[in-house]
Amino acid sequence: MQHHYRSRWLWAGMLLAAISLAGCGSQGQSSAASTSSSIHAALPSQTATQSPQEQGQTMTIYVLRGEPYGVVGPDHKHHDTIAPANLVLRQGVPVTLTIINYDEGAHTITAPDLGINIQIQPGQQQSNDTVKPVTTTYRFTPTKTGDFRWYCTLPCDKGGGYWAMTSGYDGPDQDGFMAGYFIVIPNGSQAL
Ligand SMILES: [Cu+2]
Repeated sequence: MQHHYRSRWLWAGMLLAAISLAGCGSQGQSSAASTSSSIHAALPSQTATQSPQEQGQTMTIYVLRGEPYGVVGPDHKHHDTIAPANLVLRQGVPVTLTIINYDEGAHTITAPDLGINIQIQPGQQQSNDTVKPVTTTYRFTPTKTGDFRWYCTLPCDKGGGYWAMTSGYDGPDQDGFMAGYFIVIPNGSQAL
């Protein structure tokens, strides 16, 4: 009977040593675990600690009326602009886009290959020729990696002679004005 107890304690001791070693291994990879001397404290914190990217991605996009804030085109005129035109997203991570429209016209962010077609609500034209911005919120989760072109499907850039709606070098509308790319990268990358 005594022998039995002794071997049980021996096993318990070896088990503790193994857990301690495992704890050291994971501590080396996680700076957050540096203060925890107990494996019991370290385990819950490892599962609770998530980077903001893992919880979700939030981005703000602005729609600018050609005059005065739209980007200047090769004709040296300001044109209707959706900025930023290129967005980097993580695959499988929910995205919330907040789109603030400072233009009195409606626009879209349409990316057929990504399966999204965002209808951007128009800003409110005021009597003094200013525009009260209107916000559109859109949520989606990119499921595949790659570069996905988007463009606006509504006639716009009237003040700029509709130049932003003319075909860019790689598809409908001018890139950097009413077209651009969603760049979806694999989740877990340390690049962002
Ligand atoms: Cu547009």
